[in-house]
Amino acid sequence: MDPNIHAEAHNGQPAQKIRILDSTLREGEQHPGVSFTNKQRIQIAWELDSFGVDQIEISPVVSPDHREATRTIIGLGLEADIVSHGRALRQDVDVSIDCGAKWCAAYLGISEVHMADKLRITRDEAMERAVDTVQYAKSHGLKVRFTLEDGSRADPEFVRKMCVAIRDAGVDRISLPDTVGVMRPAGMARFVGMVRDTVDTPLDVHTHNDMGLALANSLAGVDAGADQIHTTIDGIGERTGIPSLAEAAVVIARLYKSPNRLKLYQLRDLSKHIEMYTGIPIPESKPVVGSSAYKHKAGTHLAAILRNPAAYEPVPPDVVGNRRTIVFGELSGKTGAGHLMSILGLDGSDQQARDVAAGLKRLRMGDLLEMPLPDSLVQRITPDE
Ligand code: HCA
Ligand code: CU
Repeated sequence: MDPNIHAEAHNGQPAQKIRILDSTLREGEQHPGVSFTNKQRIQIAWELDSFGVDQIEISPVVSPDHREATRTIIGLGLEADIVSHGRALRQDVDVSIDCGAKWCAAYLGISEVHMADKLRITRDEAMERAVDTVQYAKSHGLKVRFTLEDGSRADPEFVRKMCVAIRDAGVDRISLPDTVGVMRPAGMARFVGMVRDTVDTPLDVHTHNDMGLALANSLAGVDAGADQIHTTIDGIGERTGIPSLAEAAVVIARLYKSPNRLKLYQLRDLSKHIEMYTGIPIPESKPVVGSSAYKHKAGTHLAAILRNPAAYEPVPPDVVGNRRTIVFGELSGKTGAGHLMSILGLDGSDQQARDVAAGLKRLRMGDLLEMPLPDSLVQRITPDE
């Protein structure tokens, strides 16, 4: 079956573009233990822009330092929009204006628990605050995104009313977040579809990874009509974070065939830089950028990879800046052992390779050795389709 069902759904039409807003500088800094210096913030913004994301989010209201960084990053004149994030309050919009922002984002909790217990406001007050913030930002010439925080747990009727009210106030985008990561993909699709059927404002989805469903939920939101997803490098963010830029970028490029201009080969470096800045190691099993993402171990896998890596690689490693590695040890099998012998200059027979494989198993020492397998050592390379 063609995994590219999104493109199929377009009946041969070119796939639609799925935009990426990267929030490493806003949501990412909400990850426990993460705090960037201004130099690092500027470097990250520059790298994200070079990589090709559509929008970069940063919050100037957090500290004077952040305000300075926001001002400087806006001044760089990057291709990506710089979205200045704050609460749905005139004073936060003023901070964005003061930084020279062209885009601002305002968020307001609209679930019962957020309105009653966090904000201590009524529905009418929430509605008033939302409309006032949008009108205020628009009257100052800003493009404005409004975030219905905790919208996935809010009363659907109230969500629709809110969307109509902010649409009428001139909002440019609406962000639909699953703030505490409790949606299933089907539920997220219904949530986004309901808003899609109510207003024609462009929609963002922002999904949290509390149960590991963040990327699946964002994609369900895209399938239901949102055109922009939120990511951070390595998925860092409040608690367990949001979708990782690397995973989202590869999915939209390779599975959705979205016509972005993403330099996927920069993904591993982006991730490495964040690892260096945060001091938080990238888990080796992390999709796309982890060191194990392109390691091959079992004998049957090695045998296939040595002839054609496409057998076990959905995307070639160089496409995302990663590296293919083979692991030798007790699982290697005859072909793996034969390859190892040939690398060592041993012109082993079939029987000798079998004996070495059997010896590796008898040793019971697990994995003994890892080594890169560049394309030049692959025996038959089928060009990437
Ligand atoms: C927050 C909440 C937020 C906002 C998302 C958005 C969420 O931490 O301020 O503005 O799109 O998860 O609801 O991150
Ligand atoms: Cu969030």
